[in-house]
Amino acid sequence: MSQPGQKSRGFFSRILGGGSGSADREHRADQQTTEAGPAEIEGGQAEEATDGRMIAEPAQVESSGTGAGAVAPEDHAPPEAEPKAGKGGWFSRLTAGLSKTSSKITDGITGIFTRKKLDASTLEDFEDLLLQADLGVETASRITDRLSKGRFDKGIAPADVRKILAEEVEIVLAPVARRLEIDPANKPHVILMVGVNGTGKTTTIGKLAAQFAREGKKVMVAAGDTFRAAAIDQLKVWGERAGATVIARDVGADAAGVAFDALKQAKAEQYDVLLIDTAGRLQNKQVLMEELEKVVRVLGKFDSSAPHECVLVLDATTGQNAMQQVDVFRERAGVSGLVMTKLDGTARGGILVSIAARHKLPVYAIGIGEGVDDLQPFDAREFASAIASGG
Ligand SMILES: Nc1nc2c(ncn2[C@@H]2O[C@H](COP(=O)(O)OP(=O)(O)OP(=O)(O)O)[C@@H](O)[C@H]2O)c(=O)[nH]1
Ligand SMILES: [Mg+2]
Repeated sequence: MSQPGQKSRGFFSRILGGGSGSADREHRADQQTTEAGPAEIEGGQAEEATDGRMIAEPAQVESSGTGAGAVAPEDHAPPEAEPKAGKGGWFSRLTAGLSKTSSKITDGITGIFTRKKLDASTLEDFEDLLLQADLGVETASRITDRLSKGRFDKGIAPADVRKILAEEVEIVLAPVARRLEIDPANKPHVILMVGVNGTGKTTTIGKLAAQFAREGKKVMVAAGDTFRAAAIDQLKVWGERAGATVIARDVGADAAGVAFDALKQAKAEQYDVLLIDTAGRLQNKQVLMEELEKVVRVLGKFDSSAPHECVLVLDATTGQNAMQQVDVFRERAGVSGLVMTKLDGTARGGILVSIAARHKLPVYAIGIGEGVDDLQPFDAREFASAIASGG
């Protein structure tokens, strides 16, 4: 099992601003886990409930609350495998993570442009290729327009096409690549994680908690997904492994109440960061979106500046549906930034470019795997080069 303190300081630390290891240890010494009641472990197949949440069919039952012995449901457990941080730098991991998208694009470019002159038909094929990778109509046509200028009826090397692609993608992404800043004036800086079922909210909280704790920050995570016992347990495993304090209540508890209690305690104990998990909810389910609004309202009542961030977690494999999720969550929960996960699982990673072009919301991080170090800060140039690199 990986230990947060043992890993090398990664790119994330540099992006988010480092802290000292000794401060980290001091903070962790203060931290305790708040025990919840007995937790029933669920696992197995998920099914969509009529109210828009996913229900896991109980597969294993038996566990009592938190601690090292707590068993996480298999499909959601933090992976035990060593994170790949040591194997090459983060850029090679990013390139590997994005290889499904990049190899599709670059293989396509090679096929379209090798030994061919640039004409209407090659441009059309190229535009189709970009659309298949979900780069979006606007960006795809801008790239093809630029490509065609002064080159019509001439040959163009695939490497030059890739270079133009990288430059144009970077132009779209640069304005949205932002740091997830923790304002030290906020004690705690409250980050609410929202999104539809299974996008990676809990996992992302676990990864962020580990990153923040490594930087010496005093971190609390709150299990605001009170819908499933397995969800509470999953957060406990991630939180404890990260060295964060975990606030959890019983299944069925009011999510806004959990968020409120956590904020109260985090304020009293001067935490640096409070990460609040929420239940996955489909964006078209009215009641659940109202419940989320309540969480936001209740936090704001206690501290008018909270939540300081409402981060929408998007699953890259859901393609165009992710675009619609941004529309709705923005309106209902005041989304302030995005994290896109599972870019390693799709050849349509260009969806991030489409969303950036349309919504212009900050993108704080991207997920390229299940391990604790597989969440990377979002860097426009690196992402663009990785996409155009061919994997
Ligand atoms: N390959 C890959 N898998 C990921 C990534 N991020 C999360 N996952 C996996 O996606 C699955 C769902 O992640 P969760 O964090 O449980 O998602 P969630 O949004 O909290 O889900 P609900 O609470 O059910 O709404 C887990 O198996 C994670 O390991 C990623 O970047 N890449
Ligand atoms: Mg979850």
